[in-house]
Amino acid sequence: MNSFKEGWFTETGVLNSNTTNLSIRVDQIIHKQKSKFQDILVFQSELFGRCLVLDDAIQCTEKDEFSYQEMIAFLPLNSHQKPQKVLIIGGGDGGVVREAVKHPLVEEVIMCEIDEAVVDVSKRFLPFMSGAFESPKLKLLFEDGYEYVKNHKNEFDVIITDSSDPKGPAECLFQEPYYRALFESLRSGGIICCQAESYWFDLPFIKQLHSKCKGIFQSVAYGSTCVPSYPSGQIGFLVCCKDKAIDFSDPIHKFSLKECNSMNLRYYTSELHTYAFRLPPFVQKVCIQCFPFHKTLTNYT
Ligand code: SPM
Repeated sequence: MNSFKEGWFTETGVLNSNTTNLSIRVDQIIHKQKSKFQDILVFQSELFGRCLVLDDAIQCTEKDEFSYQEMIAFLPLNSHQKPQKVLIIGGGDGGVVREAVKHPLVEEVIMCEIDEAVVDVSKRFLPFMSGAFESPKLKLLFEDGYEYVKNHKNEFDVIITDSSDPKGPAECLFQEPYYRALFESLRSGGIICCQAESYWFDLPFIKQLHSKCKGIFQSVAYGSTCVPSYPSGQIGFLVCCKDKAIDFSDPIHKFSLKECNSMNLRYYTSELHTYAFRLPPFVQKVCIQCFPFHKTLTNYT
């Protein structure tokens, strides 16, 4: 773990090592360990609160984690008519499952996390994310998510891949065979949503990912959110539907502000759902959604 210098934590870009993120002043190191799969670190900082770092890359901070967890969960869930059965790959900190079990139509969530140590650390040190591990809707498995997907065909309405970056243990979750396996694992009408990096630093990578998915799924779109503690402060998700033409920017289920409040949503609203898919022209060029709505926009391609 070499990201500490004189009381500051600095993340060096994982995909693009020519960049550095902001540095965070560390008040206290709360926990560090080497699990079977990765280095795990939790520290406390004044500005970002408690922070979880895996293999030197920030995964979530208390200040901004909800913008990621709410969006990766509700973009696909509210784009699906009846998201009853959900699979989460990764997500060991518990933030995504915390959001998924809130959805009134979700009956069952299976979560496959390869590293049990991350779940233990979250339960001990990150209580703001780990509460839903007790949810009766959840079945938690400690196994390789990719293997699980290969062995479960036509089973899920929504599959969310909440992975770390595409280097190290998560690399295979950004490759074509994985997306084909996800396709097979979905029921008809099923939707996937995967962590898909930053358009500021990783555009060529997003372009590749997007075009791989276009060759597999019927609808593919990139939705964006803000996470100030990630390099560039922006990250996105690839959202794909197995076999239907979907305008992802127009959610089927729209939450009123009252509903958002009652679910304790702090970032996601139906309006922000729509705006997540309104991309700047330089990004549209590489990943425009295949849907008639976009034909009315200037053609930037
Ligand atoms: N449940 C939250 C886990 C977060 N998983 C995604 C982490 C991505 C971290 N790196 C972002 C850098 C973008 N290039």
